[in-house]
Amino acid sequence: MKITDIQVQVFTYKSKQVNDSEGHSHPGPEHDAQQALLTVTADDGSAGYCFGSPSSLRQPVIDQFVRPELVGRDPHDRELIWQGLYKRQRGSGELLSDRVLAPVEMALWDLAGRKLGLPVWKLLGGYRDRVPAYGSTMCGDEMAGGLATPEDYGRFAEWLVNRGYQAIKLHTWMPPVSWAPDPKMDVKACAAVREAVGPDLPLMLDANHWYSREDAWYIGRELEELDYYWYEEPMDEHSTSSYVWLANQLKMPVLGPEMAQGKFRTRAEWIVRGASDITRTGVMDVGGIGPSMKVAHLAESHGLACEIHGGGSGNLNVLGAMYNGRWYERGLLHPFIDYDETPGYLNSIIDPMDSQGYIPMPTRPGLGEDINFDYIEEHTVEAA
Ligand code: LLH
Ligand code: MG
Repeated sequence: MKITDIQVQVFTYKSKQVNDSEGHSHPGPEHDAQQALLTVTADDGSAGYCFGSPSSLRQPVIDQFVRPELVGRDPHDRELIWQGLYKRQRGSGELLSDRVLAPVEMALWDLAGRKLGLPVWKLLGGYRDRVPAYGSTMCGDEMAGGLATPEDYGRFAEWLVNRGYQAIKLHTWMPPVSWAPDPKMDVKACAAVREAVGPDLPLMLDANHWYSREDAWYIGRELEELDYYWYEEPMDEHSTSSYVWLANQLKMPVLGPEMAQGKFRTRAEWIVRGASDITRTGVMDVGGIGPSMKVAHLAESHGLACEIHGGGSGNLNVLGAMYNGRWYERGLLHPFIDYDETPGYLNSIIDPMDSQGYIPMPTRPGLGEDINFDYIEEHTVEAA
């Protein structure tokens, strides 16, 4: 069996989310947004699919760096293909980013699952058939009744608990919010949420990612008083020493790295140096499902938990096949956004949540996406 083709299809769909100047998503007016579908096909007619960002999944990038590595190869040789793509990254002038590598690798998993009639988490070696979700808020904003004040966070937390979430993570205010960042405001929002949900619900904070050591330490001490469960990315993650320092100051668990480049190798360095207490991976951060499993197993070998960054089919399948991650990150959530609404290009969402706060593992073969191929055909546009 051999790969014959790899194509990107860019299409429009209706979205009520916009990104600010630093890339944080917020509610906005309904507009046409773009999404890309990557398709890998093989000579026996089988195909695998993965969604990605049109700004990363550009056909010229696919043709120059991905096609030569894939076409003619057995699609089941994922490790061989991944290592080949990884080596091509260095000379690609950052065009072959991890955000290209990941969807390509996930499309190969999808192809294998669809061909064998099994969900990817079963192919990886199933561990669980459902996972609890934490509600992960959008970053704070300046919208009346949105996430503009500590009281807004408190009210929204009550709503999230009523919806069934078993844990909540706040993303607080970050630039370009006019007055952000403000460590004291972050602490106030965290206190308002603790007050709203009571003493027992696990709570986490993902703060402004560029605090100084002093500000990060101050917030961490306050979070310990509020009995928060983990503290995520309050400083630039490329300064491993800063995280070693912070983890040594605090009793509470520090989690990371999330955004630091370097895939599983960076996670290994953080573990060896004691830069965090809970490690982190996500399919889009480390180049796919295979490398995420490497991080999970690396952490497990050191007796550490590994929590997964972000939702979506790839991360859900990873959670279905690993032992040492507790939560699915469901979001990002906001009082003005209906997260359960199905976008036009799907027939159903990948992560429906029951009233107890659990997400079932996908049962469809492959990644489990319920793709509306007719919608995508009808809304296909020329890539920009
Ligand atoms: O900065 C943001 O918009 C969020 O932190 C975002 O990256 C989110 O994906 C995250 O960090 N989740 O854990
Ligand atoms: Mg985060």
